[in-house]
This record gives sequence, C-alpha cells and structure tokens, in this order.
Amino acid sequence: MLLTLRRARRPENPVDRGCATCPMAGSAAVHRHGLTTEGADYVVALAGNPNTGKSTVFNALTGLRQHVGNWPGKTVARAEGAFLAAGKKFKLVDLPGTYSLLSNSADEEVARDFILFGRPDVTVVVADATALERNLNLALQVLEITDRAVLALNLMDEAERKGIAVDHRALARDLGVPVVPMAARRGQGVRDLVDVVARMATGELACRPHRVGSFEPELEAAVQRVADALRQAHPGLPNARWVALRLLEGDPNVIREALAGTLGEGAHSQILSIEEVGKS
Ligand SMILES: Nc1nc2c(ncn2[C@@H]2O[C@H](COP(=O)(O)OP(=O)(O)OP(=O)(O)O)[C@@H](O)[C@H]2O)c(=O)[nH]1
Ligand SMILES: [Mg+2]
Repeated sequence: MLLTLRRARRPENPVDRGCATCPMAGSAAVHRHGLTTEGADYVVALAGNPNTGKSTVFNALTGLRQHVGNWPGKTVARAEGAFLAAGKKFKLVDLPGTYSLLSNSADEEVARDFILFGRPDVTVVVADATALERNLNLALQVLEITDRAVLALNLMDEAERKGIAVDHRALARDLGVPVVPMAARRGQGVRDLVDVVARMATGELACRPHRVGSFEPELEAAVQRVADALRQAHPGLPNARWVALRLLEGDPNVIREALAGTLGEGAHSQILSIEEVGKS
C-alpha cells in the first residue's frame, strides 16, 4: 500500500493563464488538437465500467482528431487519439465498458484483451464516484496485473449532488495508486489526470498497488507451474500468471482461447501498430 512520489512537480505553463471559461482551462500540460497517433512514445488505456465517462475523458484529452473504427474481427467500436504532455506523445485508447476482466461479451473481451495483452504503459480506470463499490471490482482486478494504473474518480459533481462524499486521499492510500477526482464533463481534474499519467509513464511516479498477495503454497506452486508452461507455449504472452489462475479456475472462455491459441488476439494488431511506430 505504498505510494511513492519520487518528485512532485507541476510546471508552470502560459496556457494556464488562458481562457478561464474553457473546459480545458488549467490543462496546461495538454496539447491535443490535430495530433495523429503515429510515433507515440506511450500508450494509455482508458478502462472502466460502462457509462462512467471514459469517452468524455477521451474527448477532453484528444480533442478533434480521433481515429474511429472497429476492433479487428469484431463489430466493437474502437477510438484512438493522442495528446502531448511533458514533451512526450501519448496514444490514448478508449475501451468499451466492462465490469470485470472475467467477463465475456464481445465488448468486454476487447477491453479485457487490451488491458491484459495490449501492454499499455498506463491503464486509467475511470470510476463512477456515485457507485464506487461496484466500480472498484474492475479497479482491483486491474491492480492485480499492473503497477501502472490510475483511478480517475469521475462524476464527482454527481456524487456531490447526491450527497455522497468520497475521501479520495484515503482511497489512494488504500489502493496504493493515485486517485484523481474528476468531473470530466466540466473539464475538472483533466489536468491532474494528465500530470499523473505522464509522470507514471515516464517512471517518475512509481506505485505499489494493493494486492491479494500469494496463495497457499500448494496453489501457488500450481499457479507457477501452469504459468511457466504458458510462457513456454506462448513466448511473450503478458500476464501468464493471470491466465494460469483462470485455467486453474476452469474459466471456459480462457480454456477455449488457450487451446485455440487465440489468447489476446484482440490486442494483437494493436501491439503490432505500436511496434511499427518504433515505440522504445
Ligand atoms: N454529471 C456528469 N456527467 C458526466 C461526467 N462525465 C461524463 N458524463 C456523462 O455521462 C454519460 C456517459 O459518458 P460517456 O463518456 O459516454 O461514458 P463511457 O464510459 O464512455 O460509456 P460507455 O462507452 O458506454 O461505457 C454522458 O451523458 C456524459 O455526458 C461528469 O463528470 N459529470
Ligand atoms: Mg465510451
């Protein structure tokens, strides 16, 4: 549950002194319009339950130039865009809403595959502050598989309207990752999110998320044996431990995909396109 802030820095930018009524006012570090996703330094995934404001956050960050199409082999819409921050280019991928990494509708599979196998540099989980308990299910699952995650606590205006107070600092302490309170529709919190994402992607901000920890020795040994076998059969497969756990649980979809050799296929073209642009 340690959150290590190696350096807290927020550079002054003349845009800060710009149009105060613009929803992006204060988003000093973001330059968004007219950017293509080519040559991105980092890839950021926007995940979260349905209807939590992922696309609203996406639009606030990427502006007008978005690439919209379908995920390969699926009729699930895919949107990508880019923004610049801290002198780096970030490719942002807006994922379909999902309640869990264990779900299996076409939409949810796309989100799951990208989070698990698409190797995003940072995963932003956009959560609904009015329904935190339900939203934290996915957040905790994401924290099991990556150190580089941020909780964007969106709809804070709605929460306030409903008389719900969320202690975001306590939440950040308990989760072990940064929590950014937001009201994305008004542009609130967007700048803070960009700052945190940029610092996390560059390694300036390092986290130790809260985890379940290891299992009973017998189960732990079994997980490791299956994970090792998976790594041998599928060299380069990220999150082999997660897949091993699902196989041991008897998850029929993961078993089917592992047998067919299609695990993570949804993320494949994404991985290729990232490699093609020469990501370091
Ligand atoms: N009050 C309020 N409404 C918001 C906020 N952010 C988004 N919304 C609204 O919430 C609704 C859903 O927003 P989207 O951005 O489409 O949510 P999403 O997570 O992309 O939804 P799916 O892709 O369907 O999962 C829209 O009507 C938004 O205008 C916010 O901070 N406050
Ligand atoms: Mg959306």
